[in-house]
Amino acid sequence: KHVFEALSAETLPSRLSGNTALCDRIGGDHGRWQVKEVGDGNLNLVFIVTGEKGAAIVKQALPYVRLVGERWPLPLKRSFFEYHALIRQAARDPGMVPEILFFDAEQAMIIMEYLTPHVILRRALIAGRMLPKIGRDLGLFTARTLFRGSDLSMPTRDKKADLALFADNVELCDITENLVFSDPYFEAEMNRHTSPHLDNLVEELRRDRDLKVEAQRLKHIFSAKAETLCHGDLHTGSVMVTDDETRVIDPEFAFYGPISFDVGMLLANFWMSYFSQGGHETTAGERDQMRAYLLDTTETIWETFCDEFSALWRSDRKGILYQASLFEDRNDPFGSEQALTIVLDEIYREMLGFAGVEILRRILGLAHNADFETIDDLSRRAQCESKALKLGRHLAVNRDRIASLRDIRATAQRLQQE
Ligand code: SR1
Ligand code: MG
Repeated sequence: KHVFEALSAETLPSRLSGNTALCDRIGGDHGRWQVKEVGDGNLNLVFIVTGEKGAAIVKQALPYVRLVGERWPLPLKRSFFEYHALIRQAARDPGMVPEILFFDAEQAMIIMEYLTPHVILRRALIAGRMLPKIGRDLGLFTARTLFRGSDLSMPTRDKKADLALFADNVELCDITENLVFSDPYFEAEMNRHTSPHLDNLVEELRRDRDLKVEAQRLKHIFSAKAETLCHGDLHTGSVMVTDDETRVIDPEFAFYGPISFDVGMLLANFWMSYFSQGGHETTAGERDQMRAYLLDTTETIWETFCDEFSALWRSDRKGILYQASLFEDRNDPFGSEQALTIVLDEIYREMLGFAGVEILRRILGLAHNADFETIDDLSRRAQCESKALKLGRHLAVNRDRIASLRDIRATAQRLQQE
């Protein structure tokens, strides 16, 4: 009875007709439901189901990678991790993830709030929309979820239990370990790039010893530094927006990893959007405005992250790390501020490295971004991508020597003008 079976637009109404949570939300007359499959990600099925009272999302994992097909099996349990990550993120930054209505582990299915009129942030950025709130919302979201999922905040027993729970998301971590940190740096079977325009640069990057060493150092940090519950795949395709609201979706890659990982992946996607603007059909003035907005947004995300992380450090630090009592010395009242500076500095340097390898893998590896893929003229696409590749390499290799995001703004602007 409970054996997994993939849903289809045709079978969904009869299969979910008895689901109270769904019927309560959209209306119980399943004969009148309209179902549309809208999944455009790499892994899952996503349906919008509309009834006489409203609409909901039904998301179902498939036992394989949708992008590649059945020859790449992938466990259904990723849906369990997505569900558990969403619950924790909802508690740690209320209102920033979709409301969960129902979860079925056997069917690997989550029924959740239908976000409307929200659109995927990546699509909005490709269309040249400047969302006013995302910088601050995403800075707060990353600081709150990453601080509150760590030993800085959680009781150590709860944190260790969660570490054990999410440790089983091994296959999704394996995807990141290979696709982000290893495959781009050799001629892996599934790699692809805009050929022949990028061939020379790709060859150069694959011979770049410093870059490969950094990619492996970052892989080491990714796999060994189990600091907090990360979203695990926080790119601009995992964010839905209106002008007034920001929601983060799709945490099926959730794992215990470095605080810096989500922030780095997120910023990388804004830098890629920056370089992709030259391939979109907009006026020079519109492109300049959009580019300035994207660089401003990276700075807002990072500054908001630091401010909120610091505020939580000062007021909410209740885990086993940097206990206040250790620093309450009248002769040295700034010990905990000194420790905070060191912690943020380490996050910053790792974050730049993760941003660098995220950029590189989206152009050299299997999973590309619509930002570049929607540029039909391949020579123009490659021009945009080569600038992004150079920034990615710079971030990964020079991350210990880049003083601030202002410096990255200058580097990005210089590369853009090359
Ligand atoms: C095979 S999965 C490829 C990529 O899609 C997901 O969104 C992750 O980013 C993963 O690396
Ligand atoms: Mg996803």
